[in-house]
This record gives sequence, structure tokens and C-alpha cells, in this order.
Amino acid sequence: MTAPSAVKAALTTQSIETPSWAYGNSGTRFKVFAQQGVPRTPQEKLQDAAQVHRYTGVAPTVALHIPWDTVDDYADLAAYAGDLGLRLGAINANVFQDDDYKLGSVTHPDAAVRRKALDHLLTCVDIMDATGSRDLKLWFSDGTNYPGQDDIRARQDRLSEALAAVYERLGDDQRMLLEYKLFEPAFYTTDVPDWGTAYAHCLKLGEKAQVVVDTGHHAPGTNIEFIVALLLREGKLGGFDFNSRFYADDDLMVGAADPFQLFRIMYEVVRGGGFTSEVAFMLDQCHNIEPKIPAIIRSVMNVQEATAKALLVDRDALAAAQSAGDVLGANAVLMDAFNTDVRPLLAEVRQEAGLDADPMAAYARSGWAERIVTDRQGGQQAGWGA
Ligand code: AOS
Ligand code: ZN
Ligand code: ZN
Repeated sequence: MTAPSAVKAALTTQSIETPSWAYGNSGTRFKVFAQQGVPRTPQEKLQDAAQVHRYTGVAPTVALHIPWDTVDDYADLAAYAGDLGLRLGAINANVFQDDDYKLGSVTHPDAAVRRKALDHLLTCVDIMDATGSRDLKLWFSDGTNYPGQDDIRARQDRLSEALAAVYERLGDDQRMLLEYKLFEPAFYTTDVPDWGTAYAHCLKLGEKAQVVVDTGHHAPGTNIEFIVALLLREGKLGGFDFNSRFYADDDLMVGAADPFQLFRIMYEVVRGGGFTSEVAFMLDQCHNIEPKIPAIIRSVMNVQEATAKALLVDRDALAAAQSAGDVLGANAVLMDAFNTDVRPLLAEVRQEAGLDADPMAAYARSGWAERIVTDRQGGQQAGWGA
């Protein structure tokens, strides 16, 4: 096993970004169950994010979603975040919500719609300039529902053209993270359906274009850690949208459905030298039926637990077993780390940082949940599902 002191030191360098939309009401296409006390403004979402950071100590940044987090002055919002001990993180563009986008956004057959979508993406870079955000996260709902509906190759050309225009606009320290998703809302073709398509576009664009892996965006049984290993090897893994899936893009709490998969992913991150600020660890989740702030605290802890286990893998013993062709021995090294209860170690990490050993309990005791129910009336929906 790797020395606990080295694991603890590494854990203190990790930060996990929480998404503004996870603090708002969300649901399915069947029903949004409104919760009491949810934020009404971007500022209130930041207040809730500050609670997550306060009790975990590792969630200092918050991803915004435009237009759900539209404000008059983004520099002011960044200053407000600063006052709460936070920074603004990735800017998530939204080119999927308007009627105009029925047949696509940047891949739409009509040039006027493509222009509108591109203008939104460029506006998002303006916002990044004001917020000091490094990353623009691009997810396109673009695709088709029926064979023959549109030309698959032409849509790739249109996508490529838009991405190049956005890339051109990026500042020296800014990046674009291209997200892929197998299907939904398009059911026949999706224009960025898999890591290979995202990788091909990013490779052509240059170093500032990186692939983002949303753990919920794959077919059942996909070996996500293989994709992670490969992208890291190629220097093209920009970050993660963490969440859990049972069936499709369920957006449940990361590590809830398959903690072993999360461990395997984090092991490849550690193994591939991806445990740096170049790989953004972001959550992309919705909390439809569970209380939101505790769910986000739990999610952050789940990522930390998987990371601690990945850091504990005895890499020398693993390499020795692998080169000796000792199949069961190598597997045992990995499983030993996975089966270690890292909760006491994480409790120590927190106490050494001056935090409560148990973030869930500390938040529950804080009275914040009761306070927001009293103070906030008419909470805002995150953005979808009305
Ligand atoms: C959509 O399925 C994606 O996961 C995106 O990351 C999306 O922008 C995010 O869920 C916020 O809507
Ligand atoms: Zn996502
Ligand atoms: Zn998604």
C-alpha cells in the first residue's frame, strides 16, 4: 500500500467543481418536485455552493450555465463568489433550449440558426473574460431522429466550422471542453456521440481544445476507464462531468450507482498523471427527489473516497505482478485498495484541515437548511423539465 501520509497529501490538492444547476429544482419530463428553500438567483446558488465548500473544503469553484445564470454584471458575480470564498468555474453554453434549435444549433441546416448558436458561444467566451473562468464547456444536443433527415457529413462540416470560430476567439489561458453523448434528445444520429468524434475535432483544433467525459453519456457496459486512459495518454482529457447512471443520462449522485467503476476511473487518472489542475473534476448532476446541498456534499465525498482508494493502489506491487504475468496477484493488488475503508483516512484529512470529520453531520447541524426554507420563497427551477 502507498503510505497514508502521501495519500493524505495528494488528497489535499484535489478540488471538485459543483454545478450551479444542481442547486435549483429539477425533475424529469413527468414532474418537477419543487423543494423549499432552493435558490432564486445565481447569487443564492453560490451561497449554497459555499456551504458545500465550507464542510468539505474541496469544492471552491462553481460551474455556471448560460442563460440559466444570466446576470447584468459577471465581474460583480465573480466578486460576490470571491466574498463567499469561491471562484467561478466552467461556463456551460446552452444551445438546446430555443425553438430555433429543433433541427440543431451549430449543425442546423439553416445558416441563420447556426449563426445565432455561434453568437451565443462567443458571448460565453466574453462572459469567461469577465468571470476569469478558464473553461468553456460545450455540449450539443444536435442530431437527427430519422435516417435521411439530414446529411451526416455536412453536419460534421458545420460543427467543425463553428468549433474553429470559437477556438479562434479563446484567450491564451482559456480552453474549450467538448462533451460527447451517445443519444438524447436526438435518437438516430448525434453529432458528437462519442469520445472518438470529440477527440477528432479537438485534435484538429489544437491544444486548447480538450475532451470532457461525462460518466453518464455512454452505452451500458462501456469501459469508461479505458477511454480515460487513452485520452490522458494523448494529452486530450480536459475533465469530467461526474454523475451516476443506471439506464441512460440519469444524472444521479456520482459514485452512487457504481463506486467500483468510479474507483477504476480514478485509478486511470492517477496512473496517467491526470491528477493535476489540467483535468477538471466537475459534477453534472440533478437532485430531483433528495435534498440538494447534502446530496452534493455526499457526491463530493464519493469522489474523494474513490480518489483515496485509487491513490492507495500499491503501484510497485501491481507492476511486479503485471510483469510476472500474475493475473490473480495483479487483480488482488487493485482489489485490496478498492476494499480499503478510506473513511477514517478522509476524516483525518478533514480534521487536519480544521474541518469537521463528518461533513454531512456538520451541515445538518448548521441550521442552513432550515434558514433557507424560511428566507427563500419561490425557488427557481434549474432550467429543464417544466
Ligand atoms: C447534457 O446531457 C450534458 O450532460 C451537459 O453537460 C449539460 O450542459 C448539463 O447537464 C447542463 O444542462
Ligand atoms: Zn454533462
Ligand atoms: Zn448529460
